[in-house]
Amino acid sequence: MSQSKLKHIPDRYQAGFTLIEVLVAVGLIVLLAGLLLATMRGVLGNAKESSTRVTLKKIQEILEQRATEFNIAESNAPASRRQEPCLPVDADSGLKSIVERKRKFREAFPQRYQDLYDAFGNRTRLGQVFDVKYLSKAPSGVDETNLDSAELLYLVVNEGTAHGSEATDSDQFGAQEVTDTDGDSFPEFVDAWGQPLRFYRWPTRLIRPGTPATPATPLSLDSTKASLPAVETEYWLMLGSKTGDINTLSRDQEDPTSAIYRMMGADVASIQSVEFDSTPPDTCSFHTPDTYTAFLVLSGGPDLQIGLYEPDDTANFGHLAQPKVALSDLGNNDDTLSDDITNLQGID
Ligand SMILES: [Ca+2]
Ligand SMILES: [Ca+2]
Ligand SMILES: [Ca+2]
Repeated sequence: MSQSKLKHIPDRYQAGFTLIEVLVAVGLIVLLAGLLLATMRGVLGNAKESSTRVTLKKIQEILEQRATEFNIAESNAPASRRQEPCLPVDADSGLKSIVERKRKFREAFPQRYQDLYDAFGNRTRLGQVFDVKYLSKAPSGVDETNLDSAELLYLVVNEGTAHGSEATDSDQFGAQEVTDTDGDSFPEFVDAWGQPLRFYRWPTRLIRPGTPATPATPLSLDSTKASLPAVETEYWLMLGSKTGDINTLSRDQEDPTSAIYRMMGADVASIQSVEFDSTPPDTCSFHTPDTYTAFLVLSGGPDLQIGLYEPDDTANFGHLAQPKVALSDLGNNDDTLSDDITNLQGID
């Protein structure tokens, strides 16, 4: 290009872009990139939520099948002749069968490593399977105390066939759904964010958070049962089914005559002794009586926080799914619960 031709180029082109123009252009690019990133995050977040729901749905179907088979097997089983270890010798036979059933249910659906022992201190059937198939192959230094609820849930889903269930197909769950995030050689179920799922066998503190009131009359005489913690439907509506009927929630399907409630008789401490399960292998503690129960399998969702105490927590009744989030905080910024994804949210 010759010198003479360059002279005809107007000044504003020769000067290039002004600083302001460059800044505006950069600003626009940053803004568009931000919008795109936010959109991508939203799309990816929704995809993760969907794939977590798919995992939960598969687990829920297997748990339902296992529970149905447990119920059939237990209803056909002859009453145990041995002394019920959790009750006095002269306990009512109806109460004995309810308590025995709850003990066996815990053994079939363990949520903490202590649940791999029966009420006599021996390994349960599932505990024995765990010993042979998993613990014996674990590296030295790894023991049963490494087990968390996502790993026990995996054990239930894959090995919980004692009541006649078919084994789970080995290809039913992919590598994105089952992994070993804590490196203890025990596989666990994870959500699409790679976080372990949590498993609560009796999530009764989700429905009855708080502590019982001090009874004015002995519980055995209290027909209103006013001393039990109040049923709060808000948490249930968030994590459970859409119907939060108080009459359903405040009813133990397995104990329609409230036999366990009446057994405890005396005071608030008695209620708490039934649900507080801290000394392994203490298998004679169950859950808040007169409360509807259903398995809760839970992902913390996009914020990676579950908003409940952990399934192995006893100090805060976390093993019964005690919420960490106050009722007044539901829907607020510090609410870590409302983005959680569960097996009870009406998965289609
Ligand atoms: Ca573990
Ligand atoms: Ca693991
Ligand atoms: Ca959460």
